[in-house]
Amino acid sequence: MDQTSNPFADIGDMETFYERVAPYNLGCGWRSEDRDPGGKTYSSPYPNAHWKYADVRPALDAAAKLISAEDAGRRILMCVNPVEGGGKPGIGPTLFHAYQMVLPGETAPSHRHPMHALRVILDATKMYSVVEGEKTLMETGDVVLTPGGMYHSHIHDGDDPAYWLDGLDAPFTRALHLVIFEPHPDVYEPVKVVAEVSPFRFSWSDIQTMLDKAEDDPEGYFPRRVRLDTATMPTLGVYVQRLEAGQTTRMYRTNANTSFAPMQGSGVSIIEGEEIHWNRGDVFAAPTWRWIEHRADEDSVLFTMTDAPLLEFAKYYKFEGS
Ligand code: GTQ
Ligand code: FE2
Repeated sequence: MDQTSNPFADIGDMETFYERVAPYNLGCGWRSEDRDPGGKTYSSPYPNAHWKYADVRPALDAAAKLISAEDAGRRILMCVNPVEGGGKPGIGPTLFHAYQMVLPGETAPSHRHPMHALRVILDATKMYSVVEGEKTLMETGDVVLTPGGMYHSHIHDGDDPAYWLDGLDAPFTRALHLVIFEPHPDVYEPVKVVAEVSPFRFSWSDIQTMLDKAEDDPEGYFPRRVRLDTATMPTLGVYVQRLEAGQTTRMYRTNANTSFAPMQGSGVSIIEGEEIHWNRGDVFAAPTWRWIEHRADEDSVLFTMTDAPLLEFAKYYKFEGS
């Protein structure tokens, strides 16, 4: 390059350098505004947020009076973490929760998306999930999977409104700019089989059987915790854990993002010193690297969703015990 065509020749000061380098889409590693800050330890900007079923359920009932049956598939209230600067739906950078309500007789049009999704059924009878043409029951206490890329819809044959908690990896998909939403070409997907047993359904009674056999963790971090097989949804780690009234778990922290949703009982969790008093149907978030401990006030079952498998895949995962 000859001197006359070199725009960086004869620069006498930094300001001129920044002006000249700007058109080349280059960032300067020595300038703090160009760098990712990166502290000495993990920290998340997300607060330890908590959503209470007692607040959300009447809000859904009010929404049902305003939102028609055609929109029933979208009658959701999304958990938006009150992160500074304005949150997008999501409890953190990877995990999303929403509460959904369906009235008797309503059906949700079939659709698919890359996001992996699951439902924790809070109150429903004779509710059905249809995944890739397979119809399965979805009742109170069940955990039902709708893996990414599979068409899914639901049918409500019961007599009372149905309520559940959705869990998705949507903020992660959004970060990758891969969110798409494809309606089924036939609107309602035809039911091909009615499955009594499905890899996509963990019934409440299956969950109890698994918990009855669950090991007591001698280290005390995860006593009687069972991982549900969600191999079809590899971004999400899904667990259920049984805690007896009065039982306290040993404090730990992990750089994974975690959500907890009590399926039974009540208690308090201490997330980085903050007490979260929870009841059945609530959901609360423990972002990256916060100390976590639980104390059950009644016999309880805690549902947990975590992005730890994603971190393990990337070899980012860290755990520290107290
Ligand atoms: O379970 O597939 O809360 O597609 C929002 C959009 C859940 C789901 C939501 C969805 C789903
Ligand atoms: Fe969906």
